[in-house]
Amino acid sequence: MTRQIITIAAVLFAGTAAAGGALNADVGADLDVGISGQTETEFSELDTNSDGMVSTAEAEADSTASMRFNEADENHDEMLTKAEFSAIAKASAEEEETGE
Ligand SMILES: [Ca+2]
Ligand SMILES: [Ca+2]
Repeated sequence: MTRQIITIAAVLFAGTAAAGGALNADVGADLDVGISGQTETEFSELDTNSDGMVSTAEAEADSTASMRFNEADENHDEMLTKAEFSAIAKASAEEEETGE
């Protein structure tokens, strides 16, 4: 009886580990492409007047963008270009990585 429980536990653990490994592999593979695609979408969503720039007012719709606006706004014109905005996503992703 005890042996049976151990076997079941081992099988469950192996299954969980395999599923977790597959999950991490998928996330890793999509990371580079995923960020730029996601950033593109987020940028478009924040750029409500579609002028190709996210203003401070537009950035307020997103807490991360709003919080990081000043550090992302490299030329301090109080507008984020797509390149400046993508730096926010990149910095956030790197923070998440080091946070683990
Ligand atoms: Ca805009
Ligand atoms: Ca700027």
